[in-house]
Amino acid sequence: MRLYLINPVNPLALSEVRQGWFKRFRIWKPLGLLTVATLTPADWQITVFDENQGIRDYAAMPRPDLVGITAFTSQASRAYELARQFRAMGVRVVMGGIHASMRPQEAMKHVDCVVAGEAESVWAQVLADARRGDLKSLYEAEPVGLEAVPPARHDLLPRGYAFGAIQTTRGCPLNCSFCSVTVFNGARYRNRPISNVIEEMRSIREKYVLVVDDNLIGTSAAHIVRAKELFRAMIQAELHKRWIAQVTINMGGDEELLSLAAKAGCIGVFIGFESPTVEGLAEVGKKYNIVNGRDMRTSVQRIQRHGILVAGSFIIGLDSDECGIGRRIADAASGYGVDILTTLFLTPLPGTRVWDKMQTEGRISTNAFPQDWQYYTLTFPVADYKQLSREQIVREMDCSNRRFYSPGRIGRRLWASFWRGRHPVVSLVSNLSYRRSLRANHRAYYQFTLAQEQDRHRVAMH
Ligand code: B12
Ligand code: SF4
Repeated sequence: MRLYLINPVNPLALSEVRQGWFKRFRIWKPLGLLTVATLTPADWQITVFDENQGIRDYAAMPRPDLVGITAFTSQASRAYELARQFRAMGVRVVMGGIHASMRPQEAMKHVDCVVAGEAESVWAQVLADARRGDLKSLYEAEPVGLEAVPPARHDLLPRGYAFGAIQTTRGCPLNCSFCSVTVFNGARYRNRPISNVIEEMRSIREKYVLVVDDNLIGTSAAHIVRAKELFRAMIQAELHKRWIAQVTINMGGDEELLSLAAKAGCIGVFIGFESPTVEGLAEVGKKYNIVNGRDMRTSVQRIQRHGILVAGSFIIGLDSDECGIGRRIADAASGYGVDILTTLFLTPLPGTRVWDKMQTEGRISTNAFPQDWQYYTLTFPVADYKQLSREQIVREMDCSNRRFYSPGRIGRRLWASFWRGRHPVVSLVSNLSYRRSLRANHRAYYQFTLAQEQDRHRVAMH
């Protein structure tokens, strides 16, 4: 039996990836598919296609017995197009991943079968049913203990990625209003056995690794103990990997944790600061960032002192955001001293509280689904924002980026990372690449606005 597993092209990669060697820094391994591949019995012949590596002519290839597609929301329209192609060839299509899990009824209109949730508990059944010609239209999976997650099949993807990928925990207790992780993976923080993580790390060929956990260190004392154990095991195993991960700002409060992380190969962390204002943090449900009067600058500096770069993320377009928010974000990020800033538009992702609220209030303006899902990359203003018109929010975004990535501020940051030995080359490349993308962003907003206006016009004509 032949199985194709496909990661549809990602609109962000399409607009930003240039062919050539640097492409490898813009594409990321579809770990979900590599995990599904591990769960597949040996008598299935599996091929994984990552369309971000190039789109294939599937019709010219051997006909598969089953196709499995994964998709973030932004990839959903391409996923449905692929499903159409394969179904026209008489091939059955299964879809899983975050979008199909949050919108199973929509997905079921386009594919033969939807797997909602984590595949581990149902995939063997799906394959057995497919073999018997008795595929159900929906399988609802239960979250599993992570000892049931075997090492992903890293051998199935070709070279050409800068980073390998691994997962060591699932779930997040914080349940921020804009995020679908708690709905999808649950509020309980589940850990993989450390020996399994080390074994899988050894099977990753890349020197650089993205740890995909939503929060590698967790939020409670018990989570931190586990993170320290993991880092100690990584040091002892002499993996010689360099890795980056998402964490919460509490990382800056534990010197031992920081020292172990750095010795275990951590070179950078991504932290969601979300908003420079207390009202904004309350709105998104992340007052955790400022509990016990935590000082962001001190926390960031403590992390950086261990040679770890800090990338900070903020959201623009909260109900409490007024004109001037772009400048406030850039100044807060500079004040905290982060090395890299990502500012994203508040986006109503399916399954989140932001979706529910905006949907009820009729504020989801980019809503010709499924084709409009392509704009749900968090890089387009897809909603009506409470205090900012579309033109204003785009201006605020531009202001945030231009201010943070001004030549003077880039220069100061580079000097600091050079002087303190904090991966100056990585810092240089990231800062310059963000600055270079400013012009591309303008083009993208312009095309987005044009497409939206054309759509409105078409609807009015009908
Ligand atoms: C790593 C990661 C990334 C990586 C990219 C990874 C990649 N493959 O391209 C980076 C950092 C680049 C990234 C970027 C973005 N990301 Co991201 N990312 C994640 C993260 C943290 C982990 C994903 C992961 O690898 N999980 C580990 C694997 C094992 O789990 P999994 O993929 O869910 O797979 C399991 C199941 O879903 C299922 N499954 C999956 N596929 C399939 C297929 C079949 C056939 C079957 C049967 C089952 C199945 O089985 C698997 C095993 O249980 C998730 C959060 C999360 N916890 O999921 C956010 C998440 C997926 N990202 C999110 C977002 C919003 C983005 C961005 C748009 C944000 C931005 N602008 O920066 C971009 C856009 C990327 C894009 N493709 O368009 C959202 C997506 C929400 C949504 N509805 O789309 C998430 C859920 C986080 C959130 N805040 O809500 N991301
Ligand atoms: S944004 Fe981060 S901290 Fe908040 S719920 Fe999602 S994963 Fe957890």
